Amino acid sequence: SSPPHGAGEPFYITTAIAYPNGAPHIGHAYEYISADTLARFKRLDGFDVRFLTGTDVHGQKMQQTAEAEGIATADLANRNSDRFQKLQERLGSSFDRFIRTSDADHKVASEAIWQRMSDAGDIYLDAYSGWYDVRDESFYAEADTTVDEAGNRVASDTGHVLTWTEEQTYFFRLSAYQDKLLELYETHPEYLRPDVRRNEIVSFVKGGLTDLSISRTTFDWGVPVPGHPDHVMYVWVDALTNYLTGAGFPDDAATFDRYWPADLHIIGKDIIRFHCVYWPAFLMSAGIELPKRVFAHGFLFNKGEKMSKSVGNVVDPDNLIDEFGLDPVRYFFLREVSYGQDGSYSTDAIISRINADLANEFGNLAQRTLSMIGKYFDGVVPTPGGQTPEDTVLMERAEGLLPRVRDHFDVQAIHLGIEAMWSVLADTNRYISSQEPWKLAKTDLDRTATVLYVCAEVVRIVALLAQPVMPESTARLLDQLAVDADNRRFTAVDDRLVAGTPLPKPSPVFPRYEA
Ligand code: ME8
Repeated sequence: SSPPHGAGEPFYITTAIAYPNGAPHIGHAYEYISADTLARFKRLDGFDVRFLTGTDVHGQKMQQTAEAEGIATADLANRNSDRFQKLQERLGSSFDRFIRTSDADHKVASEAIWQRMSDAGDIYLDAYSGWYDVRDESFYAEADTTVDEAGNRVASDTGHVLTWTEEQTYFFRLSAYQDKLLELYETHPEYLRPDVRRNEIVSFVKGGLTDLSISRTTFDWGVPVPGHPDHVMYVWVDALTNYLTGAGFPDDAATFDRYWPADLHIIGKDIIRFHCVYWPAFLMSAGIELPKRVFAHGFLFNKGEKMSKSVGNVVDPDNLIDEFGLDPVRYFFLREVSYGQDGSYSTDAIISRINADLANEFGNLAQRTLSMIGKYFDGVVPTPGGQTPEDTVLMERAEGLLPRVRDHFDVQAIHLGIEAMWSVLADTNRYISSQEPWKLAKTDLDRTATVLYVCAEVVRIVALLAQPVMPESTARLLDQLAVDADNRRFTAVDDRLVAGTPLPKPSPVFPRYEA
């Protein structure tokens, strides 16, 4: 085998940390599935991956939810963080750490970044008065608000009802970072992807930045400000710092040197401003290197409609997995939704992908190939003979898949990577239909051997490359091809099936969905 592409280089990837004020929903599951797939891809491609995820337990919304439920805020945070962690486990997520911002080392990290921003002269005390959105834990300038029909002051972009807030708070000198941020977007256009999102942020920052209120005194559920325990940090200050905590900041220098700066923050499109304006400004102030890339995925809609409790269309990811199985659900979201854009899902769309893409295109091809090898070659990998041009073209396409898929994954175009694999499967299905090995077997067993060998090779290569998307089903397929379980990294793409290898009895991996 050739040396692994990543050559053991570190790759640090994170998800947003969710507010555990309720149960996780399909939008959260989508983020975890996609980030896990990217993490698995990098691992299989030879990188030393660190994958961080977790929950964001602080903030006013958590405290209010706990009060409404009549339980302690810490109990709410623990109970629901457990649910988020269980969901990740159910999704097969390969995270290395599930951080909760109540963890002891996170307090240390938050104090350390605060201290550095303060030492840089970027933190000062002043009177704050303005509008606050508790749901998004976000401040609003008067100009970005309107009054709704009921007479409530609401956020113009989300329609959320706002609360008037007046208190002495610490401020972060965000205004001082306007030019440096614009320079960042200019010199590192890859910092924020997709491009459309970057343009939104550039115009937001060009519009002018005001200093940011970064502490609160009217409630106490948060990280106390160092030296001023009557203040707790604004939840986004400590939340964003989780990415540093997860890399060992500030005390574990060896881990931090290895994994920071983060290679990729995966987030949803609603929290771009926090990750692409506040976060780089905090880091610049603290003298810490900036992450290399923020990728914002879109939102999921149920049959095109926003999920909401009142509409009654909130889908519990557990139910979806119970009904369709984990790998089909993972495949569906990653293939159906162009990563970076909004997407819609419905039971019909899921069933149609399962039957067309998985059962027909992949499952049938694998099952036909393996059962013909069983029938005509006693279940032993046949010896291929000389190649016809059709064989060569197909083999070259399959062998060229790894660099193509890698190029797509490197820019987080997961859906295009999958599409590339499935287009080779489609070619292979056309090939098997035109070669008709079941007829050839009666007249020309040597040619039959070559055709089935080519098909088995395509199945093997696609199964290897699709592991990040469907870890469990592809493992079963690779078992059926007798691919050594210790040799399934992408370097194994070059390790051809060996003629004469006995294969286990095949059984279908991607059944059709019958209601
Ligand atoms: O924003 N479709 O937490 P959160 C797709 N604690 N993604 C969705 C979605 C949907 N319908 N709804 C939410 C927070 N998300 C903060 C993050 S990070 C330092 C702090 C995504 O629980 C959302 O975009 O509201 C975000 O990336 C993640 O789920 C957690 O959202």
